[in-house]
Order: sequence, then C-alpha cells, then structure tokens
Amino acid sequence: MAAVAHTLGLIKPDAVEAGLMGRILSDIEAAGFRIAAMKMLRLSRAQAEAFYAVHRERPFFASLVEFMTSGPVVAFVIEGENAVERYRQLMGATDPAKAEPNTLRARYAQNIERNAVHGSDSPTSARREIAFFFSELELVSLNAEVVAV
Ligand code: FUP
Repeated sequence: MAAVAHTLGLIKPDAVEAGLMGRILSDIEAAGFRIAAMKMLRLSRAQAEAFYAVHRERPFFASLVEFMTSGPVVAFVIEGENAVERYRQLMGATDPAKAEPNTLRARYAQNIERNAVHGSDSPTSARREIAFFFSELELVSLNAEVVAV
C-alpha cells in the first residue's frame, strides 16, 4: 500500500465564476481523496507571479497572471495514497482538448489557460505550493495530525 501523501489543488477563477466549486470538490472526494485543508482567496499580482515563477519567461505568463488574479480561487490540500500523481490523473492534460474523458479538465475547463483546476506536478512542488497557501497551523487533517508532505 502506497504511503498517504498530500498535494496542492486550486479551483481557478473560471471554475469559481462558473459555479463549479461544489461539483469539482465532489468529484475529488468521489475519487477517494480527502480534503485536509481549504480556503478561498483572491491572489494579488505579486502572489500569482510568485506562484507561477517557473513560467516567468514563457509567452503565456502575463496572460496567465492576469487570469489567475481575475477573481477568487479555492486552494486546498488533497490527501490520499500517491496523491500527487493520482490527482494529476484526475485533472487530465493541461489542454482540455487533449484531456482524457471524465477528467476534471475534460469536464470543466474552457481552454489551455482557463483550465479550471491546478495540481502540483511533483512532491517537491507539492511541498512548496502547500506552504505557499497554508501555514503550519492550518495543516491539521481530520485525524488531527499535522499534514506531512
Ligand atoms: P499544468 O501543470 O497541467 O497546470 O500545466 P503547466 O505547469 O505546464 O502550466 C501551468 C499553467 O499555465 C496552465 F495550467 C495554464 C497555463 N498555460 C497556458 O496558459 N498556456 C500554455 O501553453 C501552457 C500553460
């Protein structure tokens, strides 16, 4: 049995605006994950730039930051066996046109930028991204253990 792991998920402004929060969280729970922490917030420009710093030189960076600051996002910590990889599979490909049927992006994304959800791409990214959104105090899972990533 794989060890329980944690990853950082976001519901992006397009999906919040479209009223898809409940459906997305329901799909995540139905896939067997647990939500270990959650909050709704609006990213500042500096925060969005910092979160996506790895993409700073990419041609889509300015547009991505504009989109990610256009409205509130929901940030959450997903808990489950092999959570980083399994949640990436549930999300589907970055471009919804290429996403497998029944993935979150196939169901809910509009295009490669307005793609409904984010999920950390590795355990190292998960550690960084969970710490970006949540303090140690907030990382208390349902069984009252501090979340270990
Ligand atoms: P993913 O890990 O699937 O979220 O994808 P990436 O890390 O490659 O990209 C991060 C975000 O940049 C995507 F979610 C959307 C945006 N993006 C674009 O807007 N255009 C692109 O061509 C690629 C990514």
